[in-house]
Amino acid sequence: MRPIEIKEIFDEEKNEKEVCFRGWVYRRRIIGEKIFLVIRDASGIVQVVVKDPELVKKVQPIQIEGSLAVKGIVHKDKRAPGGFEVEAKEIEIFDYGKPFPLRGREELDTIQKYRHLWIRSRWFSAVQKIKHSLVKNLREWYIKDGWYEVFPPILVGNACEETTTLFEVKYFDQKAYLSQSAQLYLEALIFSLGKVFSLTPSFRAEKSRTRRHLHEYWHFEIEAVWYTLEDLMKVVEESLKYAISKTIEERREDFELIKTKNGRNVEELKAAIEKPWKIITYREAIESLKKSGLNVEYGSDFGADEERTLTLQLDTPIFVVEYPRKLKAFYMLDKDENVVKNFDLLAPEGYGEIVGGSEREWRFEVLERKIKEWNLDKLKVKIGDEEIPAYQWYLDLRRFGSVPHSGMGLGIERLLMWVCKLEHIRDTLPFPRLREGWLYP
Ligand code: NSS
Repeated sequence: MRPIEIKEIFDEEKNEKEVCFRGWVYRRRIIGEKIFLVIRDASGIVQVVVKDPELVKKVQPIQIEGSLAVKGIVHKDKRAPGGFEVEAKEIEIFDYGKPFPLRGREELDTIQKYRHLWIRSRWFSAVQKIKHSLVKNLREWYIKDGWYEVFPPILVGNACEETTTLFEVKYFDQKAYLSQSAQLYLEALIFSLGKVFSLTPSFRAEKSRTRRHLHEYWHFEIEAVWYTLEDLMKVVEESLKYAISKTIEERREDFELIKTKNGRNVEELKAAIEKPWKIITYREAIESLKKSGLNVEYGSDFGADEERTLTLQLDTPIFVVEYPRKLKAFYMLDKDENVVKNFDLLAPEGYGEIVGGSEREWRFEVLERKIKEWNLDKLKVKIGDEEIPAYQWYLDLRRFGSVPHSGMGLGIERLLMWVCKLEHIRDTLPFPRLREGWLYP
């Protein structure tokens, strides 16, 4: 008999029919002479009742997370989760298992030590399924809109963001870094492909230990020729609204599941999908923060506190545009002598930055000057016996047929954190890279 997935059992057509499925023991209870097992697989859970005395004896020693195959008859039963129960006729046990070290309400260090087992939890699986859909739907939007997916390197020779957050690695007898962003490479690809996107891991050796910083995260980045900041913000808003609303449709059950543990109620995301997203300037943001009593001045960078204050009362994301050039990277296009043509997209309810984007400095002379200003011209690489400036290739993009262009980077885990209303970014990933001990497993 062909084994089915557990979710397939919950179908009127299966009532009083024989089914076969496989899975792991999620819960077990002995009531009188019977054993009730709740079995889980990747698709869901089902209650199994074991009545036959021989089978009861066989099943009795199985532990939580023991693995087995069940053949039995489906009965409608209001008391069972999902309204159906399976009465076992045959059971094959693959592994009885050992007493499972996790019970459901562990301390953080236990979860860390047993992360590889903890990730089997239904709550975590639901979050991962939502992440799967979000990424799939984002990709889908860009592919439908004519963007090419490209595959930039992870081992790189240049910094894209602050040099202080670079992870250095040995590359034979050279120094290399783990990529902070694919941006510079995407910029090289637009001359032939026009509109490109990539999804890669990005690495940041940030000193700050917060609820929203990972040392390794998944970075969705886009870059397009001729795009203005306005074009870029339009694409960001449209693609995110599409990805979120389609994910809500596809993952209703998973949202229901996380809702029971203080997770997202999807009704709360409605405004984010339906209303237009506002644009405010950095200067306006500073004024509003001052009114809220924060000690900030024009020129201060926004950290978690500032972004939290700006977004706590909102129900949609907002674009904050025109940051002082001193706060932002060398590659951003100057709007005037003070500010750049950039945006940060801040998620509501205190979540803060999820996307950063800008028009790029595309004029050769200006970019060359900025690279000097940022002290990046001193960096050299060796090709054979020749030593050349590390950013020469990037400047070449402006030397040979430069064009105006724009791009952005979206932190998938930041997006997921807001969409699922998570308290900490670590639970957006099965094996998060954080400080102290979070390299295991
Ligand atoms: O540093 S960013 O603001 N911008 C860039 O890296 C650009 N080079 C991207 C581009 O234009 N192609 O990072 C972009 C996003 C940011 O908005 C966050 O959502 C996310 O990447 N990000 C992070 N997520 C998790 N953990 C950490 N440490 C982190 N740093 C940035």
